Amino acid sequence: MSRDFLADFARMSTFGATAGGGVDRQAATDADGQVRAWFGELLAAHGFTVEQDAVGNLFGRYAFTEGAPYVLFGSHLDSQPLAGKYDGAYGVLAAAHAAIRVIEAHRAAGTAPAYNIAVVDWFNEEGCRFKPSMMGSGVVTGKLPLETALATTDPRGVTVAEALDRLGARGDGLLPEIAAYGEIHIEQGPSMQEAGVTIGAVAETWCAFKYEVVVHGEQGHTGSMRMADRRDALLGAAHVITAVNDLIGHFPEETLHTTVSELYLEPNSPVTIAREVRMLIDLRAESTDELERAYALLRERIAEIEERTRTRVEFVSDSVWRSAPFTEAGVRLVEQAAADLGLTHARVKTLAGHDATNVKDLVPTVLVFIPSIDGISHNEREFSTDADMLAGLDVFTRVVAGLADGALDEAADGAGS
Ligand code: HGY
Ligand code: MN
Ligand code: MN
Repeated sequence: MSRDFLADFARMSTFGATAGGGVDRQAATDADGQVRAWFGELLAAHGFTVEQDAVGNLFGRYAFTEGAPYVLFGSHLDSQPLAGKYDGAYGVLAAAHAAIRVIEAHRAAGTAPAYNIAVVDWFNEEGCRFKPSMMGSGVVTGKLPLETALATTDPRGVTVAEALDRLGARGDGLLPEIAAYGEIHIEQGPSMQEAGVTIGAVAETWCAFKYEVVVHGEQGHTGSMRMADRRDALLGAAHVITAVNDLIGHFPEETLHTTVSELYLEPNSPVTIAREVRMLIDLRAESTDELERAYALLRERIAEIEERTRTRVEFVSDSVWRSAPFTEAGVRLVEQAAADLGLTHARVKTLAGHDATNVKDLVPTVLVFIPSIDGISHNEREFSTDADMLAGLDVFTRVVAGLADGALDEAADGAGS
């Protein structure tokens, strides 16, 4: 008897629930620990062997055939602050439910698929408490050294290692070798709802250039210091923020998305001119050419800002992912599953990053979308309908069955392309 997905989704959404109807389950917080514990018990109750790896990825393995390789499905349970309850969590629960349905079908038929099945909750996909985003899958796919991830600190100076150990969330498990990966996620944009489609077969990802910058100034008295002598880091930062937004004027409408989304100010005192502002600049576009051009334009503007405000802007670190197609055979598998189920569908691009963005560079990867109402995400008002969640689960069940039977084997020699 398959589990009641909507009942599980409602229960899952109680962990870190906010008054505004969303969740706040930032990586390795108590709320993240609680939902991980609940999810691990759900997998264990259905015969999965549940483990955690060295960077807190939580996964369950179901072996039909000892020694056979695995296919992997999942997403992330962590959330942005005061955010929606669908982003990531829907995909983790749908992966578990789809895998359980496929396992039960094989058990009932006395058959076994070519591959064993694993389900994962990637640690810290959101990259808010600990930057960068997609951290757990970044370590597993070799894009981020484990030691770097574990030493990353949150704004209070707590390291990832300390935060994971406080939850007992760091283990010696090792994700098994995988032949393919599948993820289902909400679109986090308006295009599918506007087009009236229920299922998105993600064919490509936009690129992202994210920069952590520090604007350096000098403290002074807000009243007595002469204007001509001031090196006001907050004034410099204000000009950088508007310069980041001005970039879109150099590109066709909606082809470049930019914002400054995080800001820390020192000393943040009402009668003291700011000494330092630390900010996160986020640039997104379809191609790296556009982002390279946007970055060059920004550096020109920043040179003028430094001159005008007598501040210094330091680029401290960056986090980048480039556009690339998803496996064509996987896109077709999603289209076929949706068509067989009589569901409207379309090929879409993802403008947001996902763990699939990392994993697709390692093995053939499938990413499926369901609509986000009004495209709202990273917001307590994020919403997807029950009907769309269940339709997505039906499609994803066929994706799990297909990948477990080797549907992407031919694509494998394309090394994930
Ligand atoms: O950065 C991203 O796009 C992802 O949502 N973490
Ligand atoms: Mn997500
Ligand atoms: Mn997100």
